Amino acid sequence: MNETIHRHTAAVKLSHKKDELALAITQLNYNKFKTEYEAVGFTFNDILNYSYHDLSKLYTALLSGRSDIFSNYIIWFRIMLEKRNVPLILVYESLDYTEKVLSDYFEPEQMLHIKVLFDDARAKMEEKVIDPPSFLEGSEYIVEATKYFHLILNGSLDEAEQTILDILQKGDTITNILKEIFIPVQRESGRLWQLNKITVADEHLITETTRRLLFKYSLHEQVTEKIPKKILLAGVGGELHDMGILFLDTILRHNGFQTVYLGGNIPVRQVIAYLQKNQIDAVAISCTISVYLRMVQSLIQEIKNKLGHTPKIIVGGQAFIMSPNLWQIMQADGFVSDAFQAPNLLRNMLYE
Ligand code: B12
Repeated sequence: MNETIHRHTAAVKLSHKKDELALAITQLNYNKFKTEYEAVGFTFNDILNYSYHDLSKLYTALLSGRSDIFSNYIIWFRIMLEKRNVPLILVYESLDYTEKVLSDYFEPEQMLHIKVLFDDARAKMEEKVIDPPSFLEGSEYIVEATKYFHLILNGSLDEAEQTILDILQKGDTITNILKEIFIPVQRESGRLWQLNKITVADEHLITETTRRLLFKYSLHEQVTEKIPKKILLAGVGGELHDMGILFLDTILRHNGFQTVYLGGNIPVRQVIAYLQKNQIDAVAISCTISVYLRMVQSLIQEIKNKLGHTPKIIVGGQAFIMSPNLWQIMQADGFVSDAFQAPNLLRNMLYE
């Protein structure tokens, strides 16, 4: 058996056994560090969720042969815990526990590939870690984006809206505001949560304020060219991150496409049922959390196997950005990391 096959077999096994493995790892880890975790408000279930994330990053790293996917995640986790004053030893030991549990489940040839990922993560832990830089810095509207962000956090939602309205009244488009303010602000909220500077409720408030403003102001924009192609957009499984495809929906509409936006968190069979009843030219699937990649894969397979007329399939979102060859492994027809490139990709695909 060659190396790639060992890696892929290990990935598939990891995915099948994920429930058992996540539970075994969490039991070891949480029981040992219960006091430390409780002190920062993490419950058993929170740690169980993180174990699922560890495993899904391992799965993606194995599938695509990229150890940085796992080591970058461990560094993200380390910064997040450090900012909550959790001792670093806990990150090291939870790596040890995870590796130990896996070694009981996997064949030695498979374990060799898994061990490489753990060794790389440990090596990266030894390097100097710096806080990630602000996402607002590169924005053309850095002042307005910073103002918008802080006004929302202070609860001054009308003033936040006025900041956006002022830009629109100067003649700029909602799609440019999306690029220069809404997207960087969404990302910045994640960075500040990781650094323990804002809460999950703050993240929700930012997301929902932006969603409301996007609905309110995107309706006024003129579409120059109408394209008679219908694109369905969805995030499957338990994927709650729906802003990426909502933004993609806005961009596609402004480029003249017709869209059917199903949002996130939708079961694969429901997407299939919709596709069986309706004429759709292309399906755009978004995935942020690697745990749901398996569902994306089964959606792609079902579309290809169950439908008489097969729509084109494009994928995107952070789970795919992290591992740029994954879309091909999953047999999608296309991928772009930036939603602004999707209209061209679709035009080329649908009119080739
Ligand atoms: C807001 C937010 C949430 C909200 C989601 C609200 C919502 N309705 O979307 C809430 C609070 C619910 C949430 C929950 C969680 N989140 Co969250 N979240 C975020 C945050 C801060 C912003 C997400 C966002 O809107 N980004 C902006 C959009 C525009 O970016 P995007 O999705 O990448 O989309 C762009 C492209 O990828 C592309 N694109 C997207 N989809 C598609 C599809 C196609 C076909 C194409 C072509 C292009 C395309 O278009 C967009 C523009 O270019 C991010 C931080 C970040 N850096 O993004 C974390 C983040 C995504 N969350 C993260 C995590 C870990 C979680 C939780 C697991 C936390 C927890 N422990 O519970 C849960 C998981 C929930 C779940 N089951 O899905 C991690 C994910 C790490 C990872 N990749 O594995 C991030 C990156 C935070 C971090 N690392 O610091 N989250």
